[in-house]
Amino acid sequence: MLGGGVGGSRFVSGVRAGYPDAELTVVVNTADDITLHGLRICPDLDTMAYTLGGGIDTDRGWGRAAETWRVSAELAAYGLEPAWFGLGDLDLATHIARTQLLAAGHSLSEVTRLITARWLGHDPRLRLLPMTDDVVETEVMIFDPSGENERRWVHFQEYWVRLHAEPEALAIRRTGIDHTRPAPGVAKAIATADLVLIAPSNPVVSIGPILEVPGIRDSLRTTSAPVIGFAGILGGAPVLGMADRLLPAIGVAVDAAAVGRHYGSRVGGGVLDLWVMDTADGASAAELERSGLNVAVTGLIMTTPEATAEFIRLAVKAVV
Ligand code: FO1
Repeated sequence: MLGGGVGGSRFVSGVRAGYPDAELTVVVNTADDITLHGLRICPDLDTMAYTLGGGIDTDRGWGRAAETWRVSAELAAYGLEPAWFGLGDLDLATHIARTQLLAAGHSLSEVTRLITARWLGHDPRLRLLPMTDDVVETEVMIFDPSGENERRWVHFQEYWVRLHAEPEALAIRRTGIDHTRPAPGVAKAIATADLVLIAPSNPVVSIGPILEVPGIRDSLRTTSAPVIGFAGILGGAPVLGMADRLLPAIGVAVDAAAVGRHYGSRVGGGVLDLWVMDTADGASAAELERSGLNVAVTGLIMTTPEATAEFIRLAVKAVV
């Protein structure tokens, strides 16, 4: 399974509910990662781990439950920037642990294995893999609202959290992506999978980077496993997050069929064997099918893990 943060971790809970005995590898986006206060922060890996391990704050969808904010208040008292990224006390321990282990020479994959062991309960059937061990960060080009309307690149997290995705996103870049390689185990997991699921995560900043790591798209195109993608856009709007603010920057309409075309059918040079859209977008299914992309239409709202499991099972039946 390929996925990102909040939407991706909800989807994983559904996969676990639907296939409790399956061996599950989750390839997680790392282009959201950022270094703040000298600490390496991996939001999507942490959100996945906390969700699977029961430590997530379910209201926010990120960070820890029962969190406190004393350290970040102290950092703000020292006037240390940035103060706009919420670093909870419990969450900080994860960032300190990761930074310490990286500094000791462990790869991000190793660090992820060590940190997630606590959250995944040493379950050998469940693995979180970063998409790459190499550093890559998504940046968004905006008109500088405070400057002389100059264009400037901001880190995705600044665009998302400090600017609330308000400024128009003019372009997206994933700094360093061309020099990245899939993390150990990623290519093999895709090649030997019985099934590959692409979560309804943000197509631009969560799934996009994973598909851009050199080699991953090829693995998806050559695996014998069916590759099924799920739309996170319903009726012209994202179910979660603000993908609508980013899709225009890559020239893709805020529309489930457009995202399906963007990922592409395997026969057409893309990665999908099946594209699953919500009934709200059923009208565009026939046209997509004519373009060579197999489509399934069903209810895609991830209200509970069981509901998510239901639509995943339905989609799997359509390809096997
Ligand atoms: N999202 C916010 O909207 N505000 C925050 O202050 C914030 C802090 C934060 C800290 C750790 C972490 O793992 C995630 C955090 N997020 C926050 C969410 C994060 O921006 C998104 O989860 C992903 O990067 C996009 O999916």
